[in-house]
Amino acid sequence: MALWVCCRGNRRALHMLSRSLGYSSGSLSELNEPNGHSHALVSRSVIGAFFQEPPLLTNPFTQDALLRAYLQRHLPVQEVEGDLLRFGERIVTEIDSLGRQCELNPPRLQQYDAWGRRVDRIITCDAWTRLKHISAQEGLVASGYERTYGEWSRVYQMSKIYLFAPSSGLYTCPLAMTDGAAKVIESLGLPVTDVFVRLTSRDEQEFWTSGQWMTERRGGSDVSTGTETVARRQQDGCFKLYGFKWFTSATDADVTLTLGRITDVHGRTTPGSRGLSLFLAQVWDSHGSSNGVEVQRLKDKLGTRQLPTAELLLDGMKAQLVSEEGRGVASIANMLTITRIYNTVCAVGAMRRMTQLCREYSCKRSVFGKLLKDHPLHIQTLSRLEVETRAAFLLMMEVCRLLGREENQTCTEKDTHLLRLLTTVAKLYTGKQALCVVSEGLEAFGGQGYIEDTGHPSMLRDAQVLSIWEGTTNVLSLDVLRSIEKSSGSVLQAFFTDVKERLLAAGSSSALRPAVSSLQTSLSGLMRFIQSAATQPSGCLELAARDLSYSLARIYMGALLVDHAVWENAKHTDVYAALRWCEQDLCPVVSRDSTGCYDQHAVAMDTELVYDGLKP
Ligand code: UCC
Repeated sequence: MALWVCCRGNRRALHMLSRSLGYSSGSLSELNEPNGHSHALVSRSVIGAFFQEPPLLTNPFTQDALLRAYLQRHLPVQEVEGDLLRFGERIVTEIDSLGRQCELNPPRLQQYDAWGRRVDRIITCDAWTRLKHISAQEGLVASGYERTYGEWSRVYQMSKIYLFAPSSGLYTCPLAMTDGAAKVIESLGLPVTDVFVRLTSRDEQEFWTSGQWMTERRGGSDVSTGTETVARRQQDGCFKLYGFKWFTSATDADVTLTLGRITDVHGRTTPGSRGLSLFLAQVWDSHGSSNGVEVQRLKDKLGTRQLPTAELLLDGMKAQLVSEEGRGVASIANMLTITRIYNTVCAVGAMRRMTQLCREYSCKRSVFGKLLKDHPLHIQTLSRLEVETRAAFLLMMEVCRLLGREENQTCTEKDTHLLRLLTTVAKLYTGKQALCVVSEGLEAFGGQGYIEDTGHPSMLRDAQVLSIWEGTTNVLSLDVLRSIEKSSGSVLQAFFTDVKERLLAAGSSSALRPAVSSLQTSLSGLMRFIQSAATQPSGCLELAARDLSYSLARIYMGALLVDHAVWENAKHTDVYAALRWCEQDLCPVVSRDSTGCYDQHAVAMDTELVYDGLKP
């Protein structure tokens, strides 16, 4: 390396050096370094001979020790393994490049035809269409509803989504909403079998995707106040929708679910959540003409550029009421559960892809005289990313397992409470983790991590959305409080019971003792905090909501890592990962509380600090 740098600076010296070593000038010259690596000096006088081998994507299923171990433990079915192995190969040989093409050929909007007619055509690339077909063929939505593996069907389906996501060119977004729409139809028992069949079809010609249009200009979080769309009843019992949707992802969807306010005979609507109802509408007909929808423009976004995200004017969109009147939010919550689980799966998929690429690269990139894999500091960094990824993976799988149990009517009351709580906790925590892991992972490629045509920067851009859409971190932290309140604390009871059971089962393992002990201390601290918070005014808990959610996430992830590490076929690396995870502050809500972070004085000081120097 040092020699190469020196040669770059002094070609004449290189020439003399080559001659003295017996190489003819201008030819490809190779020297053997003391460590035995062959080192090309120069091939052409200006460019030099060295070209770094890029990181290589190999079968992501074969490479994933934890996924394979998890399935071996819980779903040891040869057919599943065979399918994932084959699918992993398809990702490498076909899907990954389609995803990349979607990034390079983003959708565009053709608003008018050559003769001035408004057409509002969203033009997507062929790769996007191909990904839709592959999604159908692979049963990426269908397998969740076929239920071939009973209560483990969601684990099987989400294993595929997890492998698919980082190569999918964000096609996971329409799939999330499609799955969510199927879930709404199934949960509410809606008489729209034809739509359900299409959303869950394996036939690429039959397969439909769904949108989820919730966000209006007043905001995407405060949906109950922000939704201005009105729904006017028609003589045939259908409705026509009028309003403006500010963010509609994957607007090329065939159908959509959306919220609106039904007008009374005087044209008045009911404000707030009680005024919102849920509607199902077909977006485009078979000729590509829209159903009373004008596409105002496509969004110019930081990431997820593969997705046609649009602003839409609904001008008499014909729609079918699918919830009870005024039960729109509660009804679309079925969809939110699914899209939030997909968000988690995509977050963990991104982390896993990044760690796989980093470690592969570390075996071929040489710096300071040795490969990256031989630099302990580098490996320590990758090991920390691995611990984050493993913890996130186990939480993701647990949520998928619970969902599968719920859908197969095998879940207990405790499972139902855990599913409600952990869906939110997993989404909010893994969204943040993914951002950190992907960002840190880019550093492992040095400057190349920052170069567009490596394809790596788009991973960071796309990761940024994970903590934003489907509920920001704070909005979801408040949803954690909502779930506690609505269940009168039962979700927390389920949480404590479950963690304690897992720790009890791990009690006899001496290797895991530090982790178990740390989890027990954190759990007790959390219990005391909650008991004391219950006696405080409600605003106090709101201030602690994010730290509380993080505490729930870290403790639960720790319990899952311990649980995995006591499995009879676990490896010493599983024990190590659990120990490392539990070294961090597992219960930040307690440590922050002890610093007075949630006191009124702190609130006042936070405000002063934030607005310090703000000019009116
Ligand atoms: O649309 C977007 C982009 C689409 C792209 C999706 C792709 C995802 C792919 C990922 C993979 C790549 S982004 C916009 C998404 N917007 C949100 O996520 C909304 C965020 N805001 C919230 O979550 C709020 O907390 C709201 C909207 C739920 C608050 O509404 P309300 O009406 O003020 O809340 P209430 O009154 O507390 O709840 C109304 C009902 C209650 O039921 P009942 O009446 O039976 O008691 C709640 O229990 O809804 C129920 N509910 C829930 N149920 C509310 N949240 C939930 C929940 N999470 N689970 C179950």
